[in-house]
Amino acid sequence: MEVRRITVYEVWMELKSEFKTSFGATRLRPALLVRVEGRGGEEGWGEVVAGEGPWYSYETYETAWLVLEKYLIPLLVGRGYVERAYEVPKLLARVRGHNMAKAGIEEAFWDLEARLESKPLWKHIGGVRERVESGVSVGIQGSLDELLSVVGAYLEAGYRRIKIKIEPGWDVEPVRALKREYPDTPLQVDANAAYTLKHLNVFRELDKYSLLMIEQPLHYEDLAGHAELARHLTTPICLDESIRGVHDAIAAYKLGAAHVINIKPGRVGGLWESIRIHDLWAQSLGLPVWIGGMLETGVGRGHLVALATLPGVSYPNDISASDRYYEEDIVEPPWELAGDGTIPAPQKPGIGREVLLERIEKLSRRKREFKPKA
Ligand code: OSB
Ligand code: MG
Repeated sequence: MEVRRITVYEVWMELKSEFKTSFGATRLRPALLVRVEGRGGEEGWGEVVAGEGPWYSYETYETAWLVLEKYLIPLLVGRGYVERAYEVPKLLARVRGHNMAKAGIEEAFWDLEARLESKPLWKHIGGVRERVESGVSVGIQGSLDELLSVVGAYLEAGYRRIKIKIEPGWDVEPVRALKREYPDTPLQVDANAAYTLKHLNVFRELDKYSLLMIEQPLHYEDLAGHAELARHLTTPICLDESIRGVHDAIAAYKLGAAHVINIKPGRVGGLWESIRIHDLWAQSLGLPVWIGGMLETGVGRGHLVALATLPGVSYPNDISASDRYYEEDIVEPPWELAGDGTIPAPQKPGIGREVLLERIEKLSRRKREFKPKA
C-alpha cells in the first residue's frame, strides 16, 4: 500500500449524557481520528481512544498526539509504502507502550487495505458472523430510581445485556435493584479497578446474583490478586485494564487470574494484537472473549464491529448504536440496532461506513498532515 498522506484530526464529541465510572465523569469526549490516503485517492480511517486525562490508561489525547507526530507516523510515512496492514505493529514495535496511539494508525491501514480489496473489514480479518450482539454499558447514576429508569429505557430500545459501572458504595444495592426489577436481563458489573482484596465481603455479596461476570475488580497490575479473588467466587472474573497484550493474557491464564477477557483494540495496540488475544484465549484455550468499547465515534465503532464477528467472541459486546452516545455521529449511516438486539455486520468495504470529512473538519480543534518527502 502506497502512503500518500496521513492526517490526524483532534475532535471533541459531546455525549448525550454524562458517563461516570469509578475513575471520573465525562461529557465531552476527545478522539484523534487518523486518515491514511493511498495511491488512487482511497483512504482508511482509525481512531485513538485515549481520554482527556490519564485515568483509564496513562495515555491521553495529548500524549497520543505527541507520540503519533514525533515517533509513530515518521516510522510509516518516511517509507512511503507499507506492504500489509498486519506488518504495521512490527514497524511500530520500537516504540514501547502507547497502544492507543498505535491502534489509531494501525486501524487506518486495515480499513484502507480492506477498501483496496473491496471487502468488508470483518471478512478481511476472518470474521464469521453477519450480526454482532450489542450490550450497553451504563455509568454510575445519582440514585437507584435513576438507574432503573435509564436501564428501562435501554431495554425498551432493544438492548439485551446490561453492564453497570460500580465503585465502593455503589455496588450491591444497584445490582439488587436491577435483579428485582429485571430478573431475566443478563447483567454484569465493571469496577474499573476500584477495589482491593479487603472488599472480599462485597464480592461475596455480588456473587449471589448470577452476574455474567465481574470486570476488572482490582488494580490493573494485580494479576495475583485477581487469581486470589477468583478462588473465592463462582462468578467469572473478566479482565480489561490488566490485559495490554497477548503476554498479559498468557500470564493471566497461567495464574488463573481471569476466565473472560474484554478485548479492546485501543488498549492492546490495534486489530492485530486483538486477533492474537482472541486466537490464544478463545481458539486455543477455549475460554470466552468479547469486544469492549471506549465510547468510540462511528469510526472506532466500525473496527469494534469487525472484531466482534470473530468466531471466538462468546458474550455480548460493549458495542451500542451511535445514538446511545452521540446526537450525531461522524459516519453515514450511523450504527443502528436491529430488532433482535444486534448490530448487522456491514456489507460495504472497509469499516462499511462513509466517513463524514466535512463534519470532522468542523469538529476539529487541531489537524496535522504528514507526507513522504518527495
Ligand atoms: O472500562 O469498559 C470500560 C468507557 C470508557 C473507559 C472504560 C470503559 C468504558 C465503557 C464504555 O465501559 C463501553 C462503551 O463504549 O459502550
Ligand atoms: Mg472495563
